[in-house]
Amino acid sequence: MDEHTTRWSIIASGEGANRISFQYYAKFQNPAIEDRVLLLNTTTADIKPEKTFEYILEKNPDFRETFNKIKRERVCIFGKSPSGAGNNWKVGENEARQDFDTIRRYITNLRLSGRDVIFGITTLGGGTGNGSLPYIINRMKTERGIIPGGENSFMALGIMPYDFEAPQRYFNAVCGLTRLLRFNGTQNADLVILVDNSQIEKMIDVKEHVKEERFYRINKEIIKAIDMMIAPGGTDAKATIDVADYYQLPSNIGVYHFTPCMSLGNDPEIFEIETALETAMNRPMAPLDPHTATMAYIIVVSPQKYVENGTFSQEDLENISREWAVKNMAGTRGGVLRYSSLVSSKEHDTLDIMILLGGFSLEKVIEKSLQKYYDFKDSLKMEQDEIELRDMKNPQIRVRINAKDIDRIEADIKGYIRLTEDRIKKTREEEIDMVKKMKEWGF
Ligand SMILES: Nc1nc2c(ncn2[C@@H]2O[C@H](COP(=O)(O)OP(=O)(O)OP(=O)(O)O)[C@@H](O)[C@H]2O)c(=O)[nH]1
Ligand SMILES: [Mg+2]
Repeated sequence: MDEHTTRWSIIASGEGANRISFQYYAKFQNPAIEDRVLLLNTTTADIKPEKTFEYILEKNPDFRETFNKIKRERVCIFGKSPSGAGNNWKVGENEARQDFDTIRRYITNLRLSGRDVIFGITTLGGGTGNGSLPYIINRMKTERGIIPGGENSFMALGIMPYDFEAPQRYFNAVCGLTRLLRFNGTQNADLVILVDNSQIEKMIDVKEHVKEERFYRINKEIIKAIDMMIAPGGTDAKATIDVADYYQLPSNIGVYHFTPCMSLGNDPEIFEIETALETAMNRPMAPLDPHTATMAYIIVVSPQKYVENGTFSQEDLENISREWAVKNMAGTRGGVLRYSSLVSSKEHDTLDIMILLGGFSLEKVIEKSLQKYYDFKDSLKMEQDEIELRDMKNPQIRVRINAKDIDRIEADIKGYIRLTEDRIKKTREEEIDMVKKMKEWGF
C-alpha cells in the first residue's frame, strides 16, 4: 500500500457497534484497514457472542467466512463476570478497567503503528460499549506502550438511541457522549462523530418493524458514512485532502463534534455539486441546525472520467463549497474552518457527497435527551453521596456511582457546550473593523 495513505483501525465496543463494524468490515474489505478491526463485548451467561451477528450472517451468507476468519483474534470478550454490562455505562467502564489486560492483548495484536487513525465505535444508549470505549480511548492515549510511537489520532463514532427509548438509555447517552468528548475534565477523542437512530430512520423511511431489520437498515447508512471518511472511493481513488490529516484543527479550536450529511448515488450527468450539497445538508444524521455549524469537511467522490474531462475540479469544488457555506453555515464568512476534497475514483459511477458538519449547536441533541436524563437521575436513590444501580433482570449486577462522578460529567458537558455556543457567537459577530486593524498593524 502507498506509504502516504493513512492506516485506519476500527475498535468497536458493545453489541450495536460490533454489528456495524462487522457489517462494514465484511462488506468493504477496505485496504486502508486491512485486518485491523477489533470487536469488544462483555459476556452474558446465556447468550453466545455469535448471536450479535446472527442476523447479518443470515442475510449475507458470504460473510460467514469473514466471520470465521476474525473470530479468534479479533473478537475480544472482556469482563470478569458473565454479567453483560447490565445496561449501565458504569458497569461497562468497570469491566474494562478490571480486565484491561485482556483488552490490551487484543489491541497489541492489531499491530497498530504510531500514526494510525483509530476509529472507535459505540452505541450511546447501552452499557458495555458506551462505558468501555471512552475509558479505552483515554487509556490508549495516556498509557505509554500500548501503541508504539504514539502519534495516533482517535476518532469516535457515537450512536444516539431512538427517540422512544427509556430514560436509562438517555442517561447513558448523555454520560457517554460527554465521556467521548471529555474524560475527567480533559479532551478525550480528537474528533467525535454523532449520529442518531431516529434521525437516520426518518431519512431512509424504514417501514419494517422487526428490530433486527431496522438496525440492519440504519447500520447500512452508518457504514456508508464511515466509508466516506475512510479512504472514500475505493482502492485506487485519488483525494486531494485526507480528513485524517486535518483532525487536529477542531481540537485546537476546542470544539470537535461532527455529524455526517450525505447525498449518494447521484448521476454525474445530471447532478451538479450545488444540488447535491443542498440535498446532503437536508439529511443530517443527527438533529442539528446547519446555520449554527462552524466547521465543515466536504468530501466529493466522482467517477474518474468526470474529473479527467473537467466536469468537476478541486478548484470549482472549493468555490462551490465557499458559496454554499456562506449561505448556509454560521456567520457571514461560512464558518471558521472548511476543507473540501475531490476524490477521483475508478470504481465509482455515481457522484457521492458527504458534508461532515461540525461545531453546530448541541441544543437539539440535548433538548431531546435532558428530560429523560433527569427522569432517570432523579429516580436514583442517593446514599452517602453514592448511587447504587441494580440491574432488574440480573439483580446480582450492582454498581455504585459516586455523585461526584455525575457532577464531573455534568460540568464537562456544560463546559463543552459553553465553548461551542461561544464559538458560534463569535463566528456570527460582525466583521472586524479593518480600517482600525490595519492601522494597528502599522499601515
Ligand atoms: N444503529 C444501531 N443501534 C443499535 C444497534 N444495536 C443496538 N442499538 C442501540 O444501542 C442501544 C443499546 O446498546 P447496545 O449496543 O445493545 O449495548 P451494549 O453496548 O452491548 O451494552 P449493554 O447495555 O451492556 O448490552 C440502544 O439505544 C439501541 O437502540 C445496532 O445494531 N444499530
Ligand atoms: Mg450488550
